[in-house]
Amino acid sequence: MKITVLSGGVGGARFARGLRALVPTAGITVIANTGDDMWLHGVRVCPDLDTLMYTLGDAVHEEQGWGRRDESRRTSDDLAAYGLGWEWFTLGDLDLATHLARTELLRGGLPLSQVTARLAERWAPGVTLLPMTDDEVETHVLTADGRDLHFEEWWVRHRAALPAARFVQTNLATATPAPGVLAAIADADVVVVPPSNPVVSVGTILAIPGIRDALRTTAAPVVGISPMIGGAPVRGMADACLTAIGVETSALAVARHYGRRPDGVLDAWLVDDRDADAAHALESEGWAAGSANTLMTDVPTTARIAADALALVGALP
Ligand code: FO1
Repeated sequence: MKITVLSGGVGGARFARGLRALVPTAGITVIANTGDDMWLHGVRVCPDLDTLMYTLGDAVHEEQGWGRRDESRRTSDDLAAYGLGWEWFTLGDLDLATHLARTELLRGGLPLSQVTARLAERWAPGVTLLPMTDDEVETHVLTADGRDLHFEEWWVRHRAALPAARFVQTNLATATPAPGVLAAIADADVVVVPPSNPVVSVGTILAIPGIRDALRTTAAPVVGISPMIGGAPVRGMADACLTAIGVETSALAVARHYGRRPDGVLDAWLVDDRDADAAHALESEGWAAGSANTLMTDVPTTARIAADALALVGALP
């Protein structure tokens, strides 16, 4: 069974871990957002790819959801003494090894997709990890007061508290899907949009030329899981992102934002029990929709959420 997942960082990684537990023998491909990526201290940092790799490789700092377990920050602290880089963005000592390895391989001429496969060999994630593109596409936030900030500065330094006017991705017009991305969508038995940030994570993946159309036209059913429970994001600050693009922070509004195929990208939408009314509204509009407990508290619970989502489109293993 071939399952393709479009993922940002923490939420998507936790979902992928549960999906892997549900169907350990499935061929799972995770297409990762790389719009959060940046060059920092001369190394290439790929937050969502690393969160996926560490989470699926059982090395993630579980409470944080990103970075390595048993991490230290001696190098980061000493770098701060030089007044260089982003002192509000901590590159842990072990995490730095990943960025140094990635940078070495990139400088050797490998595209990000091949670098990702090479790094993943060590972590045996049990899924195929693909960047959405091999091109350097970065999300910037144009704030209401006229600043142009890298997404991570807006997200981490300012905790998404600066009103955002627009999100833009650099080099988007010339970006192409990484090798294997379009095939992973076209040849899947089912495609899942997990509870990642619908604007800056999934939205950025959909912005890569060709990917949205691949979702509209694949023979595979496409099912999404709401990242909003009871009108609020489960974690992170996706509400600030939705507000910036004029979308209400609700399970129903996010479904409508993604849209139903063939105009939109989804066939089905799983919401939390607290938002069951949204499922009923969508069903009356012809969606396949359902409700369940969608709080990903642990791996078995997440596996059950994945099963509920696959069942919505008749794709249970
Ligand atoms: N998030 C923070 O809130 N503070 C940090 O200092 C921080 C550092 C960091 C370093 C590497 C990395 O891969 C991720 C890091 N993150 C940090 C998380 C990051 O903001 C998120 O993983 C995503 O980019 C947003 O979902």
